Amino acid sequence: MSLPRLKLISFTLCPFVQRAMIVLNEKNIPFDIEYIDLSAPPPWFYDISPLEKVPVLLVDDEPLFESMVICEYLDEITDGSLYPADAFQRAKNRAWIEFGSDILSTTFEFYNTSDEKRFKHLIDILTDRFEVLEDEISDGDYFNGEKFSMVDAVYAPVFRYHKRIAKLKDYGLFKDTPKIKAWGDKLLERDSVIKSVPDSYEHDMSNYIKKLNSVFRNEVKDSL
Ligand SMILES: N[C@@H](CCC(=O)N[C@@H](CS)C(=O)NCC(=O)O)C(=O)O
Repeated sequence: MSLPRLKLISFTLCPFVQRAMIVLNEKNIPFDIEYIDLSAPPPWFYDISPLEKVPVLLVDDEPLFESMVICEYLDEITDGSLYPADAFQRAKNRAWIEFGSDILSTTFEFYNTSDEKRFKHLIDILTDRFEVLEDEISDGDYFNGEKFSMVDAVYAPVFRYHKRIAKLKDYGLFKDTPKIKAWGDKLLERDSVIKSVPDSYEHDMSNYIKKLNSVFRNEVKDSL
């Protein structure tokens, strides 16, 4: 099948961009990439991104926005779906993808809040979310068992965030979730996941955290 010309408009630290990159890598889809500075986007970005967010996928120059819409489009134009064949299992996978998006927004708030009480509450929320998720993971290396799926593409950036956080300070988020820990480690060593961020990622992430005015930044600043 001949594929359209694809270009991913990206930001180096964005976990939603990473989802799309992982699917592109998993399915060996040729694409171009352009990183933009989200603090000062180029004027053309406003014409292609209705919500002024990345990722945007240019498909033969036509913009497509929203990471999961992009991931599903990429899955549909190539062979071998990253979703289960059974409709109910597919729907359940999509529900756990929503759960992953919720963890991402909670993690974003965890990075950014300057309210001590809220920060502690966010640790409890995240710990609880991972405990709930622990019971949903199949036996095997990946969420559905032995086969890498769309759910894995969504959670890999979540674990990249949390591995980074744990390296700076261990908040015990995974203390009662050995399956999650093993799943996260497995995902982070996968080629498609490693290649979903630029070489500058660690450095850019440290700079991002240094500039925060938040409880988290204050707690880890000496380790950055
Ligand atoms: N629901 C969107 C979320 C994308 C998103 O939040 N992207 C962030 C970067 S990680 C962004 O572009 N933020 C720019 C802004 O909010 O101004 C998706 O899944 O694509």
